[in-house]
Amino acid sequence: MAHKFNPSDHPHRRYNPLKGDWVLVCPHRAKRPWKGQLEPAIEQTTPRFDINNPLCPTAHRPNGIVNPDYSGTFVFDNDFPALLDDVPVPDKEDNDELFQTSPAEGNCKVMCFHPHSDLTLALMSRVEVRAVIDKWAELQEELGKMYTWVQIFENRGAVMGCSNPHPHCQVWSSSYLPNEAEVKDKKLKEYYLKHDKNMLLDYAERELKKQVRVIAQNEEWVCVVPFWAVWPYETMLIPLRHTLRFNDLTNKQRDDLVDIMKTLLIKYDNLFETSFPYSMGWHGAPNNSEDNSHWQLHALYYPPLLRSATIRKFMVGYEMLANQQRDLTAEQAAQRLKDLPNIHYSCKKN
Ligand code: H2U
Repeated sequence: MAHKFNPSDHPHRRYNPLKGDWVLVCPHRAKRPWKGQLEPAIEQTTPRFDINNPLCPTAHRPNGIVNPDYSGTFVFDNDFPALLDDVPVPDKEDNDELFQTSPAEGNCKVMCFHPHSDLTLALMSRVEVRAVIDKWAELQEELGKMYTWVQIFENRGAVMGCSNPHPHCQVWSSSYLPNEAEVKDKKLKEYYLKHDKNMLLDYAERELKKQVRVIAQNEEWVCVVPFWAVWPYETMLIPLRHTLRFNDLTNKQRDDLVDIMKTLLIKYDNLFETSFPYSMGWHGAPNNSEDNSHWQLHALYYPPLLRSATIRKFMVGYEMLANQQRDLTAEQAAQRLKDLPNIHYSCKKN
């Protein structure tokens, strides 16, 4: 029997115009009765200071370097960098299309957000978060002069492979455009050439009109669960004015970013009353002399949790072999996040 299509009931696919691929949405499965674990995870308490933690002020790192007694942000060269400068270029002797190599030069930095290990961006003050934003802009400015791509990213929580609870992020800069950036550059450019408009600005404008996936907004920013989200509570932060790179953000954009980031991160923590794990990062125009009008700076948050502090979404099986898939729709996820309080759950308990 033919039914009328309802996006919150019927399986369908959604297109991601930034990647040019599809996500399978199966909302009927989200209605399955859940008999699994629902209790919150036991929160691990992290000491504010631990001399044996190599990210703490005054601690010794394994290579013998002693950290300064820093009081704000602290940036250092990664002691175990994935990318190096001045490395020999791979031989192209074979010239075989099935065995291709390409040079990879770069630099890896670690940035501590705060001297205290028991804080996260959600719990830091507005002034402290603003200091992180200013340092991100400084790093983009400085490294952007030397490298094609500067990837600022934060892994939070052991479940995302974060090696240390101390609040920190990483910055990997490379001589080449990484895969995600290369595809995005191509898709944004195609849209720009076709419509003579910026895809992400068009997208933000339409989301603001629809108001079904918007979690938070202010004068300068919008936070949405993207229409094509793959992770259950994936979000995107987009500035509302055309902005190419992180260091182009004005004072007002930075202040409003503090507010919207804090709103999002507090909601994330409140969702399962846990310090919410995620991988996040910033994408902006490549650092080259080309016309990058098709680019718009944005942040991506990919959190793995699905149903509770301990039940995560795995990208396995069908996702690895066929197609990325989700149950809960982007609209349902957005509504849940939007409805959550903007006061951190830990304040309520105290
Ligand atoms: P993650 O927690 O996101 O894995 O980042 C921690 C990074 O910090 C990691 O890349 C570096 C690791 O190499 N690190 C140092 O450079 N020196 C240390 O003493 C500890 C960790």
